[in-house]
Amino acid sequence: MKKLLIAVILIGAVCILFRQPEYYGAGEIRVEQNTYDIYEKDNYLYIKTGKKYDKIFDEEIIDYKIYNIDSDDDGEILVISRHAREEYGSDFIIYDTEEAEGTILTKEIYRQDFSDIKPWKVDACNLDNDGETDIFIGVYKDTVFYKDIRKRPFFYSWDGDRLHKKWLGSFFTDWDLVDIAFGDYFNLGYDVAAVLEKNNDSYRVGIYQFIGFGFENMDTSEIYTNVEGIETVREGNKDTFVLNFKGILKNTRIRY
Ligand SMILES: [Ca+2]
Ligand SMILES: [Ca+2]
Repeated sequence: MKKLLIAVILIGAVCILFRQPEYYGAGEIRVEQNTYDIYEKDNYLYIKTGKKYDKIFDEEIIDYKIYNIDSDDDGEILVISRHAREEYGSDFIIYDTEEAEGTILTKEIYRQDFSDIKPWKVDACNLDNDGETDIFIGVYKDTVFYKDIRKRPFFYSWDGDRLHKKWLGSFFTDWDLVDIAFGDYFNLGYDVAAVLEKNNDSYRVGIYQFIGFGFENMDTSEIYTNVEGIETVREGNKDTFVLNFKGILKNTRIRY
């Protein structure tokens, strides 16, 4: 009886060990009036054709953002590639997309090495209606004035050919930057930043708008605990931000 039990436990353990990770839904991309679902598995992005999953490009990633950076018919995929040896990211890459026989093809149109400042997140937004997409790259570094290494918010603008430095921030406040999302939460006609900030075990969301030479605080939420991340959800024409929790509150979401 005991032997049988051990065998059952072993088989169970082996099943868990070898169970193939699922393909996670990773958003959708619009290419020439059609919408395609994107999937993620083991740090690669995939598109599904029939029952088959095909890698969209052969680059291991740590973060990505699907965004139409030039307002034409096709979305682009902005990527932070995975560093070959380290936990953080390496290159910022833009992939252009086109439709081809029921699937999409990607073409790398830009690449910049960010590995010395350890990128951990990429996002894109419209901070100021100036006609150029604004690109957020979260980096992990010290600064000339602040010697401690922390997550810092760097912003660039995309002129169609290359990135330009827009605001390479040290921080929003003295609370730590945990995560960030962008959206037009107040129907202003442009996006603002919803910044998840941490101080010891306390979390809060600070809302900041870009004012030309930096960001200005518009509002700050109440205090929460065990927050994992923040994201923007678009429903109809309205953006709201959603907090995702961890621990016993996992799967709980608070919506604004
Ligand atoms: Ca485009
Ligand atoms: Ca802009």
